[in-house]
Amino acid sequence: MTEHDELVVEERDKLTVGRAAPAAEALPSLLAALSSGSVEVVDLTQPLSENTPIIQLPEPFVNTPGWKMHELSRYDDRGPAWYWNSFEGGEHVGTHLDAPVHWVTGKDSDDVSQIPLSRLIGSAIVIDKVAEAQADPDYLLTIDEVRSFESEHGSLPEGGWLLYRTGWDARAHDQSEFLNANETGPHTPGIDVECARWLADEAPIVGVGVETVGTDAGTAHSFDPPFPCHQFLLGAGKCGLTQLANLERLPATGAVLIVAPLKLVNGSGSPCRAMALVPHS
Ligand code: 23J
Ligand code: MN
Repeated sequence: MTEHDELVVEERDKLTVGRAAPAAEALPSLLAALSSGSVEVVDLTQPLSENTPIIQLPEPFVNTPGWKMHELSRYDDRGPAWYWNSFEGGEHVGTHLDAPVHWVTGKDSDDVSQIPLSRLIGSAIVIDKVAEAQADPDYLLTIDEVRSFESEHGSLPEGGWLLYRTGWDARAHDQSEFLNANETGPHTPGIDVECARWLADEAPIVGVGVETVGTDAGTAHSFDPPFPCHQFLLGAGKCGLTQLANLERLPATGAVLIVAPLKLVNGSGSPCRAMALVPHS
């Protein structure tokens, strides 16, 4: 082989192992793909308003206030040429990010302003359990099911996100449909205790995103331990992402997730904009 051939082979190997394009080309190619539509931006965020459903914790726990807007002026004598509002609401309202410090197991870890941005942009895989969650609102994802996803689609992404699709986003317009509570409490799909522990401690992901009001199942108050997703994932310094929309528009693998929470100093979480870059061939 000549020196030239060797270089050609080296270049080919770089491409086949999917090494990043030279830095100077990466952003122009992304912009070109966005403008041609070969990469689409999908909004994963639910609208945030006074109608946004909020979690209901049982007695004796304090609940979060919902979202509220207060008009300051609207082209009137309070401000003749401008419209603006103030707002109030809990950190954990609507599509939002749970920072590790949200749970006691993560109390010495990052608040929402400290989460490295590198964790808030990354590869996303989507595990689809819509049929299962429709058949059983208390449906729980297991390690075996994540393993079987991996044998079909490849390993969970290092530094990336597991997005868990259940079809629950279709209920997000209505608090009572979304929480699905009866006399025994809320019934919404989630992740079982062993799987939550495994995703936190064994899997290479940095976060888990769901369509429901929280990362934990509706019945997780009575799991051992209670709220295992919060307990284990946040305890491992990982993040949660809730009340996602439009996951059906994402492929099982190949999307890039971007999450943009407010940089709330000492915040335990924040309403956020979540979006995905999705390639179309
Ligand atoms: C506080 C207590 C329990 C839960 C939650 C908050 C959430 O789901 C949340 O939004 O982090 S389960
Ligand atoms: Mn939360």
